[in-house]
Amino acid sequence: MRGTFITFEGVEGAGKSSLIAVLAAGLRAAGRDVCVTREPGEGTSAAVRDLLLADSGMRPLSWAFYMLLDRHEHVARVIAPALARGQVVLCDRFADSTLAYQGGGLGLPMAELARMNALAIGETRPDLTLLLDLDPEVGIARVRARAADKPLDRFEAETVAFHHRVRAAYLELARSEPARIKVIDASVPSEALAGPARGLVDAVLS
Ligand code: Z5A
Repeated sequence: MRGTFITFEGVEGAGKSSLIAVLAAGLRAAGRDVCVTREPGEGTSAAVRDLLLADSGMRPLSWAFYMLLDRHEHVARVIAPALARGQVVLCDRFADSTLAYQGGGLGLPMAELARMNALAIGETRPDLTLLLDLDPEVGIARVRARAADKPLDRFEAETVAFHHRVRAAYLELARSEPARIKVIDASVPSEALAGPARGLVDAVLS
């Protein structure tokens, strides 16, 4: 039986990684076989992730091609095999990130990006996407508080307006696909986030 594919989206610092860790532990404790993965990088290598996140002066379309290359390999090498084994796949960012960041944030045409995504992922589409919705200024402050001494990466260095466009694009995606994308208020404490998120996950697993 095919497993279940769940993706997590949101602006930087929304709490995706923290939530995935809690959900993975809870699901494993309940006897589920869980695969935790993330984008970018898992499809290719840490070096590609570093390249993508560095402020390398790459053009937005080049970024999109790299993200899609990584995603295509990620699906083929990690996600599809895990689903074929019947695992619950929890993936930190996926196709919607390209629409929100390269489309909403950087202004590349959404329809073209959606077609490129469709080519890259084929039939491996998420069963559920949890969109952790947060004011980007709050998210950036969280991330800076975590690593105040680290240099900003390519996306952290973007303007506040860029991050607001990303959030708006995500919310628009959620409006267009309400059956798949569930919006969760990520401004609440982590403990308050986990319960509603687990409820949505259990609903798709049942
Ligand atoms: N990107 C793209 O442009 N196009 C694409 O197609 C793809 C990606 C796939 C990946 O960066 C970047 O790539 C991303 C988009 C771009 N850049 N941005 N922005 P990344 O993986 O380094 O960044 P991220 O995905 O945004 O991860 P993150 O910054 O670690 O955020 P997070 O996973 O959502 O949050 P977290 O690590 O769970 O929590 C962040 C901090 O907040 C941490 O100190 C927590 O303890 C704290 N936290 C978490 N939850 C809470 C709550 N509820 N309250 C208070 N504090 C909290």
